[in-house]
Amino acid sequence: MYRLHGFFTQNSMKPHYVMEALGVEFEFRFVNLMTLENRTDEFRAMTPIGKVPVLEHDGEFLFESGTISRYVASVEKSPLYPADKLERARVDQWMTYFTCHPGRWLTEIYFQRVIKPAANLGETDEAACERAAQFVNMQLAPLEQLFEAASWLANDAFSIADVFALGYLEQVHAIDFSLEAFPRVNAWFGRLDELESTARVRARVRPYIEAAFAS
Ligand SMILES: N[C@@H](CCC(=O)N[C@@H](CS)C(=O)NCC(=O)O)C(=O)O
Repeated sequence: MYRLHGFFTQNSMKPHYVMEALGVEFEFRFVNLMTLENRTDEFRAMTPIGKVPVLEHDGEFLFESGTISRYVASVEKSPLYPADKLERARVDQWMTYFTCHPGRWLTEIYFQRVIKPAANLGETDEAACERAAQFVNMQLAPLEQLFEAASWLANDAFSIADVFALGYLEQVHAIDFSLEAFPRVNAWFGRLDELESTARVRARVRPYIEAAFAS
């Protein structure tokens, strides 16, 4: 039995989208970071770092969104995380690329524009946003080229890398980041948006988002 402990921001959304796309049965447990539920003894007993997401599986616990995504896909022997070593490495390479490059900078802008005001953490640093946006633009350019010949990130096949990346990419809406310069990236984003698994995850977290921003 899998249980995903998470919030509704990108680090939790990545494994959430992955697990839903894998078609595994799991329970989602919302951890409210805004009320510091991640600082309780109960939560700390699951993870030494006090951060979401955490995966609970048959009494064992794992943290780090990429690790959780790969672990569940491996346990399930899913074709969305191919067994062939080179194909699997290509999935890994795109997950790492998103984590270290465009995902990192989109998350910086999200922090500046959404989290800071919501959590009273001070003013948005416009210079930091501008610098981050320049990196995102530079780092989405290779994808625009990739999608000239491919529909998905790795091995020209839908994989956990695509839905993992979605967790980062969808932040463009909240931060008002235009993908106009990247029509093929935008089309790929559209394909991910239309997946039934994407809709199921969004419906599951929507009440928590509404409650968080209503108060
Ligand atoms: N590298 C980690 C990042 C996890 C992370 O930063 N989680 C944030 C939420 S997006 C968190 O739990 N923050 C609460 C805190 O640090 O107190 C992953 O990918 O899972």
